Amino acid sequence: MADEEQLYHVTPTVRSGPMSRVSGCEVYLKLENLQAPASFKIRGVSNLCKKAVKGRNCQHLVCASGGNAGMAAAYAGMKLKTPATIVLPESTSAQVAENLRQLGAEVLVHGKVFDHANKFAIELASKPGAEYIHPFDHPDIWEGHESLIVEAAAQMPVKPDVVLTSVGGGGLLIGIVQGMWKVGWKDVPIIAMETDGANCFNAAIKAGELVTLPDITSVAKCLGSLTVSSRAFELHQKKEHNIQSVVIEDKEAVSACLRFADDHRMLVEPACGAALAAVYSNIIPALQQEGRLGKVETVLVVVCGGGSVSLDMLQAWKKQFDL
Ligand code: PLV
Repeated sequence: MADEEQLYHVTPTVRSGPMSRVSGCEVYLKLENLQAPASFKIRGVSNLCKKAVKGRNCQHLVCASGGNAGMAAAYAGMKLKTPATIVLPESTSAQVAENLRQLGAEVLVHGKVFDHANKFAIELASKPGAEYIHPFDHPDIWEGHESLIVEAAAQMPVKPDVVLTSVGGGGLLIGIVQGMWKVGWKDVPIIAMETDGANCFNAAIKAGELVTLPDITSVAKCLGSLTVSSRAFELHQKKEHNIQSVVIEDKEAVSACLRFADDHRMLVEPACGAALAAVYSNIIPALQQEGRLGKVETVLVVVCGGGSVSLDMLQAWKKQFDL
């Protein structure tokens, strides 16, 4: 791939003074919130969109999304000069819909949660010339996400002892694992964070099989897939990688967003706050006490980002959760 065709930025990996102080570890942040469409999603989504447009002559990109994959697909469509239709569930904010239109995408709203929007998008994409862009469950998405770990490995002074990420449908997690295998981090555990009410990965682990949640009740709507990708579940179930699944309350995810804003002067949405809460809510020592995690000196946090946030939204959540 020629460099001028790359649709995502190489993002910085920076040491966080405040989070290092909170945790007593050296904490590094992979700042995916700095991507043009506000999150890591552009890495995987642009990989899939480029293969569709350049390799399969796709003339219409159709994506269902909680918001951020849609932002990435709309951005990729604009760059690749290919029309994009983004199907959002009713839970996605009007501001995100407006941002998508600004990128030239057609926006349709269908169903209460992502999974309903997704079914509708699959139907739309069956038209000739169209291609369906899944937000998380496709090998080209996972391959694209690998690059964030390949970059971090080159940017960090040492190998981390643990990687922290959030899990929605599991595409980010799968990409991180694949990237870690590429850079020689196969032995580094991952803490996979979800919020209660958007916990399809943890629910599957507990049940020992894939489960479909009845509803998404968390404020972290972008973690809101009812069922996790079977490949993400398999990575855990077959012990292909050491993945520790943790569920936190919405209040902790929102609190982490607020503290992160104060500490780093950047806004991220609760889907990302879930990963940050692994530091701010002291999940690392809790897992060590349970014997689920060894010695940790260096931590890599994937700051996945997200465009569904504003000062007003953070203020409202702050009030709602009495923070
Ligand atoms: N969001 C997807 C799925 O939503 C979307 O359509 O945008 N952090 C942020 C900010 C995200 O937007 C997402 C996914 C994740 C984390 C989790 O990534 P995943 O789905 O690959 O595990 C329903």
